[in-house]
Amino acid sequence: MTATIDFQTETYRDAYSRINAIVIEGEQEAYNNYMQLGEFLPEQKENLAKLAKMEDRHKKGFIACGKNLNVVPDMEFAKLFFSSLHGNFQKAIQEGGLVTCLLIQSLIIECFAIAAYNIYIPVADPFARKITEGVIKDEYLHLNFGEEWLKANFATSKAELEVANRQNLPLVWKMLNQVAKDAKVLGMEKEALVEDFMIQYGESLGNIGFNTREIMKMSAMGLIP
Ligand code: Y39
Ligand code: FE
Ligand code: FE
Ligand code: FE
Repeated sequence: MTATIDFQTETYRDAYSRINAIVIEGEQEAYNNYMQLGEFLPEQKENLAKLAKMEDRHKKGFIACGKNLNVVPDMEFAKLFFSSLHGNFQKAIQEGGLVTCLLIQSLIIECFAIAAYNIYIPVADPFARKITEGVIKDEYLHLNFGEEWLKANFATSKAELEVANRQNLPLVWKMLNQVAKDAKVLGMEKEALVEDFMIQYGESLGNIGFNTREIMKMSAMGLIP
């Protein structure tokens, strides 16, 4: 039994103008990030360009979702929303921190996207639901790309992963708090988002090679302020 949501109220469309913008901006930044990662990993360049292309498709899909509801996305808000994570990614690119870049984009951001899209699908309008169902399949592929690379290079990446996790995961919890109210208007509960993120992220860290104790410590980093 799902409560009916009126997708045309001013309140819904106002909240949507921010959440929709975040997703559009996130997809754009994900495109840029995968293209930049391609410069680091020449042997994966073609594959990464394919992932980037998917992100570009996702962005177009979500732009259509906003248009469908007559919403103008608040892109200024969205840019600000991603600025700290974006800054950390660019800094890592500059310093040659490939492992940090992969943790930020392919693990943290992808898990954040998967959690958000999973929780959004059951409460989305029919148009956006179809789009989001198509998108989320790709996000699992993106997460898998990061997992595979980091798993194959676990021994040499482990220390950098722990540092990068400590620097970046707290930002995600802050970001989640910033949009919790808007997400709730769309029918998405913060607790559900946190839970789904923790499950995805913990599973990924396990796939890469971290043990249960390490996973617990890493995934709760910054959760309680
Ligand atoms: O890899 C991707 O496609 C990820 C960039 C997209 C990010 C989506 C960010 C979703 C956060 C939404 C928060 C809603 C509560
Ligand atoms: Fe995407
Ligand atoms: Fe993605
Ligand atoms: Fe999985």
